Amino acid sequence: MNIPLSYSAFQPGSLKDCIAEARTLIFDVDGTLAETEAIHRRAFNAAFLEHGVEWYWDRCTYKKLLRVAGGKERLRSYAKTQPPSYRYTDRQLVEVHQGKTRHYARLMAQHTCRLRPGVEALIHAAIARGQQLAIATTTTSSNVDDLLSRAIGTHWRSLFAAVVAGDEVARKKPAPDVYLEVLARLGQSADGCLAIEDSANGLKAAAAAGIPVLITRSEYFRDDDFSSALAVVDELTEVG
Ligand code: XBP
Ligand code: MG
Repeated sequence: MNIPLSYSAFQPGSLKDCIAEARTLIFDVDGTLAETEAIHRRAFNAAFLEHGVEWYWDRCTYKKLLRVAGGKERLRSYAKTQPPSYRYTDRQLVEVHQGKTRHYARLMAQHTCRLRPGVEALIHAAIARGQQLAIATTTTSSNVDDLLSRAIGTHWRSLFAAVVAGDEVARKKPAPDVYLEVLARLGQSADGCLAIEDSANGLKAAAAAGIPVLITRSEYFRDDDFSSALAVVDELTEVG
């Protein structure tokens, strides 16, 4: 019988037990499996240049814009803040995002983006324990493959019982859609699952699906409010 993972406070050792006892570990991608947002930001700026869009997102601007999950949604949200002469039709923004995804693939091919510390060890330990693994991400399916086919290998998909990307569901994080779709595909309820996330949007999404969350602090979200998380670590090496 799987005990619902509902630790309010625990010792580090018990967090390891909590992770080991989960039937399924559900990983977020960007910021959790790997620090990819720097590459996303470069891909957005390359797409702006390619499409003649007179925008440039520096790190400070991008950190604020990351409050909005989803690249297309982020573009639309930013467009609303721009003066009319810098505004673009939704069709143009969709085309810019398609260009951005192509640039992301190009940049991923040029720069090896490694898994964060402790991720590979946790994945292998979970598989050795017979636990299921899944992915619930806001980014696109193609971006997940571009990252993991290099960071893990072309066999990466065989490690995960379910992979749900933002372009496969109606609403992106903080809505629970991707997590609910993972549970549906696994034929599982939330109890016995543990989500591993890096952002407040991800925490809200998993919590709304009834799934407890382990937070690993990432570059762009380290000062988010994680008070409702099961636990917060800087790196997964702390629980390996
Ligand atoms: C992080 C996101 C994504 C990426 C950009 O996803 O919010 O939108 O920033 O990717 P995760 P797209 O849930 O994995 O943390 O442009 O493909 O949306
Ligand atoms: Mg993330």
